[in-house]
Amino acid sequence: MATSKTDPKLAMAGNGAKKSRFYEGLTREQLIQAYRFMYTSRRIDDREILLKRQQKIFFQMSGAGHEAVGVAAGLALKTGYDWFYPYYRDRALCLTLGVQPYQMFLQGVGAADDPSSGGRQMPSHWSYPALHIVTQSSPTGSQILQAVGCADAGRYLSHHPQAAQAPTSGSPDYRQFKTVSFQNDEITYVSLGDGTSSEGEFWEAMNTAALGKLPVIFCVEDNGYAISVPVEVQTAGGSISRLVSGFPNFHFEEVDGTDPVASYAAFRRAAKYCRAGHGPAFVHAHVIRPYSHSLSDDERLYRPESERERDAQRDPVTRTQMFLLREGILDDKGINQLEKEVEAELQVAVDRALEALPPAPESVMHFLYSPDLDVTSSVFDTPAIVAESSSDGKKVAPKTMADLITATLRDEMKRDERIVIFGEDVADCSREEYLKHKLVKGKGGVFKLTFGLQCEFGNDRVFNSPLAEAAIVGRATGMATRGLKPVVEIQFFDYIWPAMMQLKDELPTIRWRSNNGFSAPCVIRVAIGGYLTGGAIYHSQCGESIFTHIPGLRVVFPSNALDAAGLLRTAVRCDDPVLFLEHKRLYRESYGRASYPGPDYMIPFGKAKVVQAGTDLTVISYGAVIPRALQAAQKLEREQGVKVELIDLRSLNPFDWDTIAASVAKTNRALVAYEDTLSWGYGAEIAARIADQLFDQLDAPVRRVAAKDTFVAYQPILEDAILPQPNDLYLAMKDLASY
Ligand SMILES: Cc1ncc(C[n+]2csc(CCOP(=O)(O)OP(=O)(O)O)c2C)c(N)n1
Ligand SMILES: [Mg+2]
Repeated sequence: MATSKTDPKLAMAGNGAKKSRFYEGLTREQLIQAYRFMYTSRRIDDREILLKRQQKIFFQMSGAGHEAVGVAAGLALKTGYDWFYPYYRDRALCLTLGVQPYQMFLQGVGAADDPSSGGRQMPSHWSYPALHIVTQSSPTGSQILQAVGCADAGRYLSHHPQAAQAPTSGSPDYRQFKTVSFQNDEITYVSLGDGTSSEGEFWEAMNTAALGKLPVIFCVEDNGYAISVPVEVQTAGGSISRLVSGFPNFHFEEVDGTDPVASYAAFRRAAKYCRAGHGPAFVHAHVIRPYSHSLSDDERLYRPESERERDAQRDPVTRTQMFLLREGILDDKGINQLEKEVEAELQVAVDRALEALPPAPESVMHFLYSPDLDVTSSVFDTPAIVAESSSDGKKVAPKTMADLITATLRDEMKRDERIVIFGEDVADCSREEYLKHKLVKGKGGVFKLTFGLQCEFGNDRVFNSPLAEAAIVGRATGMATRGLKPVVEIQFFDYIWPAMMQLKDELPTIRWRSNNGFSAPCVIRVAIGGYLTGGAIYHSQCGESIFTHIPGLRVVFPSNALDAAGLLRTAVRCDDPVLFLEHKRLYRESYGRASYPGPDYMIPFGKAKVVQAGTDLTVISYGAVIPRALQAAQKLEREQGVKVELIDLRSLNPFDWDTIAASVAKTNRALVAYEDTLSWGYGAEIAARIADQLFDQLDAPVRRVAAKDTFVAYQPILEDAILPQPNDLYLAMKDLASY
C-alpha cells in the first residue's frame, strides 16, 4: 500500500512552477493537446447549453470544472487497451480517449447515428466499444461493481487465454457473437462523484477490488456537492480519502483535480501500481462545479456568491491557459489560434449534428435481446440422449432436479472455459489447503448444487463471493460485458433485493441502451419458493412477476429435473441475460425425476409443455404448483370425469402464447395457477391476455388460483392456508368446469 497526497497549495499556479518545468513527464505538445481537450470540453458544454435553451436538444449534463482530471486520466491510461467506466462529468476524458465532438452532439440531438445509444440515452452517457468506453447508465454508482467485474474478467482471461477463442465447430452459442480481447497488464478505470461514494455499491466494489487485488483505478471527482448536498453532510468527516484509507492492497492519491499536471502524475503512479499487479488504486481529485448540477439546477439557491467566487479562482480551463502562458508553452496568439480552431470545429460539428436524422420509431424494440441468437429457435431444440444403464451395466435410477442441475453445470464448464461460478457458499471450501489435505469434504452451496465443481475446475472458476448480492450481479454483469459467462447464484430469492438496481437498471438494459454496442449475457440462478414447512417469510418468497416485468431479462422456472437440465443449458449457451429460478421444494422431490439427458440436451425458451392433455378446462401454471395442479386434475377426472389440460409454461419470459391459445380454443375455459401472491402476479398478465385476445372462445370467466395476499408464515398450518394447495386447485377447477 502506498499513499501520495498533493497539497493543493503546491498546485501548478503557485510555487509548483519550478517543479512543473518537468511537467511530470508530459511534453509541451501534450500540454497543448491537454488544453485543447479541456477547452473543447468546456465549449461543448457551452454549445449544448445554448442548444438546450433553443430547444434543439433535450437535456444537458456538463463536465465543467472536471476537465483537468479527465484529460489527465486519458493521457495516463491507454485508449482501446484499458477499460473505462466513466460517469457523466467525464466529457474531457472521453475526448482525450478519442470521442469526437460531433459524436457528442449526436447524443444531444438523439440522432439515429449517435454511436453511444442511437438516441436512446441522455447526452453524456458515454458508450464507445472500440475505445473500451463501456455503456453508462444514470443511477449513481451502479457502474462501479461492473468495473470491478471487468477487471476480474481481464485477470481471468490472462490466466486462461485460450478461453478468449470462440469455438469454430459445435452447436452455436453466445461465444460466436462476442469478440473477446484482453491485455495482461490492462487497467479498468471507474469514476464517480463525491456524493456517489455514499452508495452501498461503492463500498462493495472497494471491498471486492481489495480482496482480489484487482487492477481498478477508482477516481472520485470531488466537486464538494451532490446536487445541493455539501460534502460534509454526505461523507462522515468530509473526506472520502480518510474513510477509505483502511482498505488493504490499495494505492491512494489525493490531488488537486483542477491541475492537469498534478493529476496526470497521480494517475501515472496509480497506473504503475495497478499494471504491476499490486492491486487497485484510489484517486481522490478535488474539482469544481461551476455550472450548477445540471440545467435543471440553480446553485445560487444554496451556494452564496462568495463560495462560487472561490471556486472560480480554481477554474481548470483558465488555470491551464495561464500556466501555458506563464511557462512560455503558448503565447497569446497561440492560445487565440487554438481556441479559434476549436470554435470552428465545433461549429461544423453542431451544424452537422442538427441535420442528423432521428431514429425510426419502429426501432424501439430492437436489441432488447440478442439479434444473433434467438433463444426460442430450433438451435436450442435438441433431443435427450439417455444412457439406460451405467458403465457397469446397472440400470440408472432417475435423478433429482438438484442432481441434473449439478450435472449440467459440470458438463457446460467442461465445454466452455469462459464459465465462472460464484456466489455465497458455492465453493467447496475457500481454504483450499483443507481440501488438499482431505481434511474436509467441501460444501458446494447451501443446497449443494455446486458441490464438487471447485475441486474439479479450480478455485478461479468456482469461488465464494462476499455476502453482497449487488456485488454478485454487478460483477457478473461486468464480466459478461467482457465476454465471460458468469453463472452466479443468489442463495435465496428472498435476498435478491440488494441486487435489484443491477437487475432492473443495469443488466437487462445494457444491450438496448448501447444500441447493441455491448451485451452482458450471464445466468443468475436463484433458489425460490415455499411449501417448505417452516420456511417462513424470508425463505419462501416468490415474486417472479417483478422480473418478468423487466424487458431484456429472460426468466425461466422449471418444474422438473429434465426441464431444469434442458433450460439451464439453453440459459448458459444463449446470448441474453437469464434469471434461472429453481424451486427449493422441487430440488429433491420424487416428482419429476429423470435420467441425465446428455451433455447437449436443450429446450428453447418460450415453449410450454402440455403435462396432461384434456378437453374440458385449461390450467396454466409453472414451478411447484405443477405437481399440485396435476394431483388436483387427476382427482377431478377420477371423481367427475373432467379432463383438464395442464400446461407447464416452463419459461415465463418469453412465454408460449400459442400453446395457451390453442388449448383455450379447445377447452373454452382457463384457470391460471401460481404460487406467488394473487394480486398483480404473473397470472394477472396471462389472464388479461386470454380475456383480451380469446374472449370469443371463452365459455366462462378466466380464473386465478394463487397465494393469499400476505406473507408466508412459519407455522405449517398458516403456510398451508396461505399457499395454494391441491384442494384449492381442485375446487377452483371443479367450479370453473361446471360454470
Ligand atoms: C441512485 C441514484 N439516486 C439519485 C440520483 C439523482 N442524482 C443524479 S446526480 C446526483 C448527485 C451526484 O452527486 P455526485 O456523486 O457528487 O456527482 P456530481 O454530480 O457532483 O459530479 C443525484 C442525487 C441518481 N441518478 N441515481
Ligand atoms: Mg459532487
